[in-house]
Amino acid sequence: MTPQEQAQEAADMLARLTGVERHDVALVLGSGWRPAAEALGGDDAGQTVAEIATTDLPGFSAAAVAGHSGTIRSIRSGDRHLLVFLSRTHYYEGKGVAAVVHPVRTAAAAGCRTIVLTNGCGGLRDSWGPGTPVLIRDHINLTARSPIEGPHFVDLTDLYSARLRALCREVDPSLDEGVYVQFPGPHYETPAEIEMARRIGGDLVGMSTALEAIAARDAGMEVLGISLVTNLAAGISGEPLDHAEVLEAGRDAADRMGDLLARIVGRIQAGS
Ligand code: 8IG
Repeated sequence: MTPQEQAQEAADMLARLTGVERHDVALVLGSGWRPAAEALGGDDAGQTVAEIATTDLPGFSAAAVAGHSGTIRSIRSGDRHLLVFLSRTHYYEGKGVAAVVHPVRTAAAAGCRTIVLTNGCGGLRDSWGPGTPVLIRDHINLTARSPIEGPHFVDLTDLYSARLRALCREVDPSLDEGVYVQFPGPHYETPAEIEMARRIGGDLVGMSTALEAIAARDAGMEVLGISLVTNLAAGISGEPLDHAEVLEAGRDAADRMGDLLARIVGRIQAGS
């Protein structure tokens, strides 16, 4: 079975369990974004139609990290259906790249034409304090892996949709943009690696998103990436990095991120 066929099986099960034939917009919530999910299912933005465990679908594995729950929510927002992944599988879990991008392919097979990939990350600019959202303009994939196998050459020139970024800035003109560097993790970077990331053009460092974005483009989806800077990258502040602080920065930023996501999703739907 091809990865796409496996994703179709998961999408068929998703339709059965949620009672929703097709979904329109997928969102993957990274570290620090989970509290923001409530804003999407709240009264203004939409209502939760169904909530299932990732492990109810074929090809998904259990969540591995505290603060990453293995839940998928189907939310109705106006006449559109959102598919919200409240966790992701990370490359560093060692389950392979196919497992990392299976949710993305499942979303595509479920009908989603647009995907919003969010993450928590380290920031390389002093002006981005913890809790600053930044639009991903482009990425540098330092995993040395691809979700695609075989001679299938996918164009990534405009991977992170300029149209969707412009729409985000209509919602919040203060949003900055940056280049996201995906490291394999799970360790954070050394200060020397952060200096390298800066010199090759990086602004944000994390352990996700790039591989998923590639798979999303391969599946024909329009991609929006938003990072939440939860810490200054290693060596910038002189302080050590701590996962608990990452989660705390997310909680503190939750209201703003929830509001931002809900408004962006509203605009994506209106415009597509
Ligand atoms: I949250 O500083 C978060 N995720 N690689 N580096 C990397 N991943 C991260 C970081 C960080 N902060």
